[in-house]
This record gives sequence, structure tokens and C-alpha cells, in this order.
Amino acid sequence: MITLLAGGTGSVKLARGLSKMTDDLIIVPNIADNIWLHGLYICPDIDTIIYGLAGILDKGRGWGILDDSFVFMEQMKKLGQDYWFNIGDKDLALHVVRTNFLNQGKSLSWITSWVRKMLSISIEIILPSDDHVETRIETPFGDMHIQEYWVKNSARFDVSKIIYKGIESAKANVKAVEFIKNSDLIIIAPGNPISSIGPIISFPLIRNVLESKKDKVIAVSPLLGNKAFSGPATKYMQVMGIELSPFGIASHYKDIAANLVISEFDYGYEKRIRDLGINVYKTNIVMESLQDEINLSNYLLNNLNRA
Ligand code: FO1
Repeated sequence: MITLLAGGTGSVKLARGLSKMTDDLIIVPNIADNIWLHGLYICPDIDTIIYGLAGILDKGRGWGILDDSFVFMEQMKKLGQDYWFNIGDKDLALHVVRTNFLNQGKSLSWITSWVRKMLSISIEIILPSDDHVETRIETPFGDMHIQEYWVKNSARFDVSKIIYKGIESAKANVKAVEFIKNSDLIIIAPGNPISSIGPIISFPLIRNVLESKKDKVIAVSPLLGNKAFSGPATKYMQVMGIELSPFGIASHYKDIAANLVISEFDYGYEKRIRDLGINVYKTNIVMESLQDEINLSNYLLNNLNRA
């Protein structure tokens, strides 16, 4: 069995590639970008994975449903409501259904499983927790939810601190811990190490099991040289004092991942990473097409299953 720890846009590409290679896969998605808006519970990273696996993701944007319309948002604007977070009309249906189920007392895990089945996705999506955890960004203009920082304020403020609010009291999902424990290979997707992967690996039970299996854990670098593929990864890494390079990624994950895949162009970092006691694998990690996603997935499954 293979487990993929996943965040948003970058992760879904690998999730899609792996899902074409094997059914023996479970995905543990980030939950800390979940947000309550307009009375609805919105789970962007879970939904990106769901839409990606269902083949309906808007790949250009990296979120939401392909060819969606935004009539609901236009009307919300006319009614004087916040409209900075663009909820598509088709996407809205999922948030309404999810919130209704939550109001009926169903758990987020149960709802995610239900949605997955409704959209004919065979891969299991196992949440790290059913409790609400949210990434908060501290700025000179106050602390805010990560969606407010990234979407509403376009990440333009300085960041002094990043926390996962609620993580201390949140209960890790025993099923996620068990799946990781029983996996032959655990892949950390090339997602933002702070805002996408960070919350998942901050649950002590999940972290402990990863530490105990670190020889079976392989991270894929989300950086090419000192640049992230997308999003604010480097900004958040800087705040956390992590070097902006594949070496920085290796050091950040060194207690939980004994293997790292980097770009073939980043061979200059190889020795420093090996000196940390981490195995380095070099291949193309840029996923611009389905074939790239499949090639990287094949590489991970065929070269590293025996790591
Ligand atoms: N990202 C944006 O940059 N602007 C948006 O208006 C926006 C809306 C949105 C709606 C639903 C959804 O599932 C995701 C959405 N995202 C939007 C993406 C999201 O903010 C981030 O990419 C993830 O949270 C990153 O982990």
C-alpha cells in the first residue's frame, strides 16, 4: 500500500499520476486551509484532490471545477457580501452538501468518503483529523486565516509567524495513522512544506509513525533551485528559517523522510543532502502534462518501492 501526503495544486498532479498507476493508494490531504465562509464549510485542498481525481478540476487555475460559472458570486456581491473567495456555481453544490451533512452530525471523514463515492473515485481519501485546524498567518496588519492572507490580500504583507491553530487539541484520525503504519511507501507530495504538508505532519501521532518509518518515506521537492513551482512556499519557508533550496527541504523533512527526489538540474545540492544521511534521487519533477505526472509516479513506484 502507498500513502500520499498531499496539499493543493502541486500535489494533485502527483495524486493523478499515481492513481493511474495503482489502486493500492490512499491520500491524506491537508485540512488546515479549510474555512467557514457564508455559512458554508469549504475544504480547498480536499476538494482539489477530489476534483483532480474525478477529472473535473480546472487545471489552469489549479482549483475549482472546469468550465464553472460564478453567477452566485456576482449575486453575493450585489447583496453586499464578501466576494474575495471565488466559489463557482458547481463548486458551491459541494460546499452546501458538506455543510448540510455537518449540520446533521456527520464527520468530515464520512462526508469526504461519501463525496468521493458519488464522484466515482476509487482512491480512498483519509483525513488526518476530523477536527478543525486552521493555518493562521501573523502580519503587521493582524493575524489572519491563510485564505485571507493568500486570496483576499494576495500575500502582500510581511509574515512574522505561521501557526496551525487548534492542532494541540485536534485528535489525529486513527485510520490515517494505521494506513501510514501499514504502507510500503509513503510519498510526501511536492506541496508547500509549511501550509500544505506542515499541518499533516504536525499531528504528533502522524509524525511519530513517519519518524518510525522514515526509510519508507520519500519526499518530492517542491522547489527547483531556490524557486517554488507555484504559490507562496518560499515566503513561508523564509519565515520558518528554512533554506530556500532542495537542501532546505531535505533538512526540514530529515526526521521523517530518509529519501528525497530533486530535479536533475539540482545535482549541485546532492552532496550536502547526502551528508544529512538522506538518499537523493534525481529526475524530472516538473509536471506540465499527464505524461509528466505518470513518469514521476512511475519513477517513485519503480525506483523507490524497495528503498
Ligand atoms: N484561490 C485563489 O487564488 N482565489 C480564489 O478565489 C480561490 C477560490 C477557491 C474556491 C474553492 C477552492 O476549493 C479553492 C479556491 N482557491 C482560490 C484555491 C485555494 O485558495 C488555495 O489554492 C488552496 O487553499 C491552497 O492550499
